[in-house]
Order: sequence, then C-alpha cells, then structure tokens
Amino acid sequence: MGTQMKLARSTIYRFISLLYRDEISLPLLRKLANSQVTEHFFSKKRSSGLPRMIDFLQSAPTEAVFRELRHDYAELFLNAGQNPAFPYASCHLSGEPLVMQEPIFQVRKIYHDSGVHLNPAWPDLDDHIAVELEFMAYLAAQPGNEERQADFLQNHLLSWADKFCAQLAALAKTDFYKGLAELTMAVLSAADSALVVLEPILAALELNKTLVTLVEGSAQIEPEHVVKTHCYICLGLCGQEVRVKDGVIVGCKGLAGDPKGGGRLCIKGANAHKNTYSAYRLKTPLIRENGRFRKAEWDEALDLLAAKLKSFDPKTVGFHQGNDYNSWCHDAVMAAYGTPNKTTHRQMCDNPNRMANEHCLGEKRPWIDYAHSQYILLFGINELATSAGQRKVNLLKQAVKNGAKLVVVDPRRCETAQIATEWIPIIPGTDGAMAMAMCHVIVADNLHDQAFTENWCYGFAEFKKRLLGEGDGIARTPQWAETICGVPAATITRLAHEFASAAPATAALSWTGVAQAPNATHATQAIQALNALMGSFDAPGGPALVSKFKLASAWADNQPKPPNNAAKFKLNPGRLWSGWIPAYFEEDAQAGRLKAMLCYFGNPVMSSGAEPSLRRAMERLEFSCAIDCYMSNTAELCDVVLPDCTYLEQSRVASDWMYESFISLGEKAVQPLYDSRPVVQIFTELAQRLGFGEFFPWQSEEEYMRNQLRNQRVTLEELRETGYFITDPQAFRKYEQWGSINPPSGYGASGHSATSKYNFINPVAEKAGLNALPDYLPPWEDWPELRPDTDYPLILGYFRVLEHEHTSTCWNPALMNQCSSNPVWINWMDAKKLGIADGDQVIVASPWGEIKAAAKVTWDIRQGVIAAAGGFGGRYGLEGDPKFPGCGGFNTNVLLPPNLACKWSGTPPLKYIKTRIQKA
Ligand SMILES: Nc1nc2c(c(=O)[nH]1)N[C@H]1C(S)=C(S)[C@@H](COP(=O)(O)OP(=O)(O)OC[C@H]3O[C@@H](n4cnc5c(=O)[nH]c(N)nc54)[C@H](O)[C@@H]3O)O[C@H]1N2
Ligand SMILES: Nc1nc2c(c(=O)[nH]1)N[C@H]1C(S)=C(S)[C@@H](COP(=O)(O)OP(=O)(O)OC[C@H]3O[C@@H](n4cnc5c(=O)[nH]c(N)nc54)[C@H](O)[C@@H]3O)O[C@H]1N2
Ligand code: SF4
Ligand SMILES: [Mo]
Repeated sequence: MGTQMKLARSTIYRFISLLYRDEISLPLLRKLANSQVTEHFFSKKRSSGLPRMIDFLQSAPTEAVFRELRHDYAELFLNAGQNPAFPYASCHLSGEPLVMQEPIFQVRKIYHDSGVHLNPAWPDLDDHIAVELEFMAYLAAQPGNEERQADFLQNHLLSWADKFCAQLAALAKTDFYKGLAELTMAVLSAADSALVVLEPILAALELNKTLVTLVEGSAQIEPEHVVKTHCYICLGLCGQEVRVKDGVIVGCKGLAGDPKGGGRLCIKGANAHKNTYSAYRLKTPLIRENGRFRKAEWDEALDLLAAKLKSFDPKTVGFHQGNDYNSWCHDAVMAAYGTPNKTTHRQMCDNPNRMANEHCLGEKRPWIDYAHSQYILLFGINELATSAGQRKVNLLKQAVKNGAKLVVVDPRRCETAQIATEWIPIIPGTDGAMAMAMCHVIVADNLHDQAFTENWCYGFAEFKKRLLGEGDGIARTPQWAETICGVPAATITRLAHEFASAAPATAALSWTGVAQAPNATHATQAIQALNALMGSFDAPGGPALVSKFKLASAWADNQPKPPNNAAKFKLNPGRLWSGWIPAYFEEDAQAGRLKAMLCYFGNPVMSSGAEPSLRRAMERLEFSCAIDCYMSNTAELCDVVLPDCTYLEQSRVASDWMYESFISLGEKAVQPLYDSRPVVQIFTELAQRLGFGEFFPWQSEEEYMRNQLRNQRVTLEELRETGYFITDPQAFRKYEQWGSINPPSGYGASGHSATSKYNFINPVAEKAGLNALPDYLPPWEDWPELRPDTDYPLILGYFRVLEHEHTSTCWNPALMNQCSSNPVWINWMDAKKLGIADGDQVIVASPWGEIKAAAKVTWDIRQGVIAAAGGFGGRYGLEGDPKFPGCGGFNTNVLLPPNLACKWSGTPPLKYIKTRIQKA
C-alpha cells in the first residue's frame, strides 16, 4: 500500500505539473472530460477541485471549451492579460513581479543535490510551479526520498504555493483553472491515503512518465563573470558591466572609462536587468482570435504575418520602428518587402529639432563640451533627468561647481534648473522669441564673431535683416520678445551680453521642451544661431561637431545585398519632412491609405499622438503585428504579437560619439528567456517567408558583428575585453582641418550641411521656397484651435522623470517603486484661485479629452502652465495590474487633438495642449 500511495502522489503531481506547463492539449481534454470522478476522498467541507474542472470540460462542446481554455491560459500564464497569475516562487516570496531572484538559486541547488536540473529545452524558469511539481513527482516516484520530499514541500513549495493558488483561483476566468488552483492546494496538503482514490482516474489518462521540465544529471554551473555592454534603456548607450551568476544577471554597474557613461549609470541603467526579469514579459508568440489572445508557435505566427503582408499592396502597409536596435536588418527586410511607409522615433520625438540642426549644422544633437564651458544656456532640455547616466551630465555638474554659469529656460523648475545659476520660467512655445531677441542684442551691439559669420556661415546678412526688422518691419528686440515669452526685456538683454562675453566657451542647446510645441523648427534655428553668432561650434566649451567612425556593412563583400523594392512615395506630405506621420494614422486608416502595420519596439497608441484617435486607427486596420517584450496599449490591439528579447539577451555593435568617436559593443549577457527571439532572427525568418531569405544569410550574431567590424582597428574579441574602442580622440575646431562643417568620408553625423558651412538659412526650406530663417512662429499659426482661450486657459505639457523611459519601464518593479504615478503639477497661485490643494483629485480637460489625476501644488512651475510626467497610462504591467493598486497614472496624449501634427516636421504638439483644470 505504501508504494502504491507514493506512486499515486507522483502521478498526481505529474498531472498537475502538466496542466501548468502548457495549455491543455485537445486529446487530454477529451480524455479528462470523460473521466468519472466522485468527491468522497476529501472531506465534505473541502473540494479537491477536480470535479469542478471536469464539470467545466463537460459544460460545452469540446472545441469551444478548448478555445476558452487557451485564452485563459494565455491571459493567466503568458502575460496576454492585465492581471496575470505569476507561477514563480520569486514573485510570491518577494511580493514583486520579478523573476530570477534568490529563490532561483535555492531551487537549483535542491535540484542539483537530488541529481536533476532544468531541461534546457523547456523554455521557462526553474522556480515555475510546473517544474517544482515535476520535481516532487520525480522524488515521489523513487524509494527513499521521503525526507527530501517532505523538506522541499514544507520549506519550499508550501512557502509560496498557497499565495499562488489563491491568486490563480481569484484571477482565472474559467472553472477549469479555478479548480486547478483548488486541486493544487488540496493535493499539496492532503495525506497520501486521501490521494489513492485519484490514482485510477489519472492512470486512465495514460500520462507520459518521462521528465519534461527536468532532466537527470547535474548541470554545468556557469562561473560568475562580467559582461561588458552598453545600456539601451533610454538609448543613451552608457557603458555597462553586467554581473552574471550561473546564467542569471545579479547586478549592473557603470563601465569604467567608457566614453559615454564615464563609469556611471542612472537608476534605470542600474535596474536594466529588471526589465529583462519583469514577470510581465511576453513569453511566446500570441495570435488574437475573437478579441482574445492565445498561444501560437513561432512558425504559425510568422507564416501568418508573412501571408498577411503578401496579401497587401506594400504601399498600404506601415512599418513602425520605434527604436533602432540592429535596425540595419529590419530596415533591409521591410525595404525588400517594399513598404515606403517606414516611420521611426523621429516624428514622435524631436523632428523640429532635427529639421533645424540636421540641415543647418549637420547633426541633430551637438552635445556641449561642458568640461570647458563658462556659460551654458539650456532651453527645454533637462540633462539631469534625461541623460542622467551620461558622462556629459557629470561634466555639467562639475562645470557648475567650478563656476560656469548655467541658465535654464523651462516653464518648470526641472532638476537641471535646480542646480542652475538662473531659472527662466518661459511661457511654453515661445522660446523662438527669446532666442531671436538675444540674437538681436548680439548683432545690434556688434558682439558677434565676425570672422566665423563671414567664413563659416551661410546667410548672415539675411539673418541680420530679419533681426533688425528690415523686410517685415518687426525688429526682434527684447521688448518685442517680452510680450510674447514673458521674460523681461532687461533680462534678455543681460543674458545676451553674458552669453557673448563668455565666447567662445559659451553654448546654447535645446531639446524636446522646444521641439514638442508646434512650429519649433525656426525656434531651434534661433537657438543654434546664438552659437553660430559667437563662433562657438567645436570650440572648447561650445557645442561639439559630431563625427562617428562608420562601421562596415553587416553583409560581407561576397554576400548579395537585398533589393530595395519600396516605391518612391510619401504618405503624408509635410513642409520639411514627409513620409508616414503617425499623428495622422486615423485619417490614413479611415481613407484606406493604411491597411496594415508591423510595429517593432514602439508604442504608437500611447506615444504618437492622440491616444483615442490612434486606438481607433489600430482598430480600423485589417491586420497588425507588434514585436515587443511586453503587452502594451498598442500590442493589445494587434492580431499577432511576437516576443522580442531585451537588449541584455541579444548583441550588436554600434558606432557612437561623446566628444570621442568610439565603437560601442552591445553584448548579450544571458540567453534569451522563454521563447523570445533576437530581432535579427525574427526579421531573418520573416524575410525567408517573404522570399528574400538568400539576402539574410547570417547563422549567428557573431557573423554580422564580425562583418561590421571588418574596417576597424579592433576585433570582436578585443571589444569584448574592453566593451568600447575609441577610434578618434576629442578634437576642437575640426572644421578647420576638414575644410567643411561636415565630417570627412568614413565618418558620419546624423545630418548634412548642403553648403558645408553653418546655415542661418535652412537650405531645405530655402529650396522649397519657404520661410528659411530662424524666427518665432506662434504655435497656433497653422492650427488656430491650438490657441489657449478663456475656456481652456492653461497649457499642459509632459516632461520626463529620471526613473522612467517613456512607456518602457512600467514593467520594472524597482523603477515603479521609485516613481509609481504622475500627478499634475500646478502653480500655487493657480491652485489657490481654483480651490485646489496638494493631493486633491482634479479633472483636466481639453477640447479633445478629459482625465482624472492627483494635483501636485508647487511653486516650481510657471503660472498658467500645468505638467505631468510622460510614460504613464499603460493598461498592462504594474499600472494595469490590480494586484499593484498604488501604481498608475494617465497619458497626457489622451488630451491631444486627433490628426494634428506640426506641418513643418510631423511632430504632434505633445507639450502644447490647451486645458482647464478643476477639483474633481
Ligand atoms: N529619464 C528619461 N530619459 C530620457 C527619456 C525618458 O523617457 N526618460 N527619453 C529620451 C528621449 S527619446 C528624449 S527625446 C530625451 C528628451 O529629453 P528632454 O528634452 O530633456 O526631456 P523632457 O523632460 O521631456 O523636456 C525637457 C524640459 O522641457 C520643459 N518644457 C516644456 N515645455 C517647454 C517650452 O515650451 N519651452 C521650454 N524651454 N521648455 C519646456 C519641460 O518642463 C522639461 O523639463 O530624453 C531621453 N532620455
Ligand atoms: N505622452 C507622451 N508622449 C510621448 C512621450 C512621452 O514621454 N509622453 N515621449 C515622446 C518621445 S520623445 C518619444 S521618443 C516617443 C517614444 O515612443 P515609443 O517609441 O513608443 O517609446 P516607448 O514608450 O518607450 O515604447 C516602446 C515600446 O517598446 C516596448 N519595449 C521595451 N523594451 C523593448 C525591447 O527590448 N524590445 C522590443 N521589441 N520592445 C521593447 C515597450 O513595451 C513599448 O511598447 O514618444 C513620444 N510621445
Ligand atoms: S542615461 Fe541611464 S537609461 Fe540612459 S543609457 Fe545611460 S544608464 Fe541607461
Ligand atoms: Mo524622444
């Protein structure tokens, strides 16, 4: 009887493990539905759960039950739903939705001591309940293991299984999984004698007795080591050392000497592995049927994606590429497929900035050589939060400590303004006026660098005329600017004199604070014109000219390059930039201009414009697919969702720049988790199905990386030792040697100056016969409805917080813990008038939407302006999960007007939304 009882226990554990391990198979479902089960082996008060499960299986036709269970499984265990059940010891012991914590090492040791280890072919983790139950089954099947069994049960499995089962019982939609939760707890706590009754039922199922999640023998324990890579959380690429213990990342720190990070990481980089180990990771491909997801195999999902793509005219298919990880590969696949509608980061990000700087200077972001600066003027760029890990920020802080003057122009007293010598709380959208007036003072007082403006600039005479008002009769004086931007004329004049007197160790720079109001291209030109007037480009302490040593092609010389089959066609014509402008997504989908979309590493529904409008656009598409690591507000609307690896599970090389030109290695630290795949593999396999496989030949990540390094003075092996390789040291006034403001051949920057000089006149605008000189254009010039009025008097913008990267970090418990919501900042005076106190619930409304949030009453924001952190408002991850009620916020983009973007650049007015606010 004793042996029989043990075998009964083993069979039952194996059975339960099987049900957690994967979706139930149709044959097993049929057999189980035919089982006869009576409840008498448990007390009347407690059910074993099994009758409930079987009742459910018998409640409807088998096929319907099967489909229902597949959806429930995907939502519960594959993170396709908002409220998943975490089947890991780690999550329940720490209370954090994070896998690969300490319990993983504990179970590994216990398995090891018992002569088994995780089967490398099984795609999930060691402390998954399916593995722990199979381990129990293994122990129960062997004689003499009673003590081990009791020990593992008492000290390990039972320490978390009750929490997990309670969660599962509460979250499951079907009685099958609710019953499974009951069965699990009943079996774990039942006496052997109670279980014997179950044995014949389960024996009739004829379950396979071989181990699946485990294999016998001991695993090779990987020695602890460090992998040198570069952080990709905010794309800032700070050098990173990743400490790996037995295949598990246990910590990240800065890579000493790295030109980008200088040995530091910000809080996001230090917690980057918690993105990888977030319990919300997508695990397998998913296919949506009748509005709910189910698990799919890679072959099925990729076949479907390829077949769908082939069924559309590529001109009606959008490729949304949110980020650029190994983008040379996906670019080539989608060009061979033939869609002209590729969109990247840029239109949602800082395209006005790029339309100015890339055409006028040749580089989108000419970072300032802070180490030598004496005067630093920042417009709408919060370095301390948005480049926090980077070496330049440390140099900025040191420069300020050493006496450099820092002036921060921002309606909000951001972190950078807090260390500044002076904070200028400007009216949003008016930076162009302030910068023009500063230029006016410099030129009118003859303070500019005449040699530089004569020899190295194009269009100074025309610019001067505009500043002085020759032509339109409006001199851009400080008095003129004061009425627009709210900064006193005397302050503008003083700042202009200070800026000029520090030349050439003087620099002005802007970013999205300027670029995310409409009509900001000319404002950005006005800000850069300050540097041009003082000849401070590439001077010690000025904005540096970028030159990155270019990598070789990923294709070897003897490998055929894929064709580019994309039609010469621009979906959305703009003035300086045309292409697919995602802010117009709804109009394009309505008109049938876009019928399908493939979205890689982007969340356009939350990021690209008015969220309700983008949501409607997605719903209108005939087909969509997302390649993501988590279920996002965009992925949830897609027909196919494919699980990408995080950057810590895949590799690349990149050429980068931070004063020095260098090669930066992005090296895989651990094997891909679950059934996720590196992006190059995903697109290579898609290419094969689209008929272009021969052009995507790489057998390994190493192969393309070696190809890309073949023109370099460093090998992949050497790069792995150091993590980076400096190709060119920092140099000043490089343009004198180059004979041009553009870097020489073999080197690249993000743009190009058509005149080889700095252009006061934007050559692209000039060629198109458009207003090409720097200026202030009212934000509402093209869109009168954007102008604040008595109904909607306040301007709302979002800003970034140090702890988060857009919508990509709401899956990260460490970062959510640090910053879990986004209250609306409102000035103390405005709040008083409206009767709003700190912490009050408020309603913020625009003509286009309404949201509810908490108020943060503060002196640190200009009157008439309100603001909240971006990135919040996700329906999944910690924000969407009712298990973490303290996490959650709103997306300011819900309040944006639909189908509206800057006509010059395609960027939506993300930081310029007219609103009103009242107590809820
Ligand atoms: N922590 C973190 N870092 C990031 C990112 C992230 O999401 N999180 N994202 C990365 C990306 S993609 C980008 S593009 C950069 C952007 O980097 P930044 O441009 O520095 O980012 P923001 O905080 O959005 O905007 C900067 C400041 O502009 C102010 N501002 C708003 N309106 C105006 C205005 O009209 N005029 C002026 N002068 N200022 C205004 C805001 O109050 C804010 O403090 O950050 C990058 N780094
Ligand atoms: N309200 C508001 N709107 C904004 C902004 C804002 O902060 N607030 N920022 C603006 C700016 S400057 C920009 S640049 C854009 C950014 O907009 P997006 O490019 O959409 O950036 P994220 O929000 O970071 O979303 C990226 C998506 O990638 C997924 N993801 C994260 N890691 C990985 C990975 O390793 N692989 C893959 N395949 N997917 C991954 C995330 O789950 C998310 O769905 O948004 C713009 N719009
Ligand atoms: S600034 Fe932070 S998140 Fe961005 S790359 Fe550097 S360490 Fe990573
Ligand atoms: Mo951005």
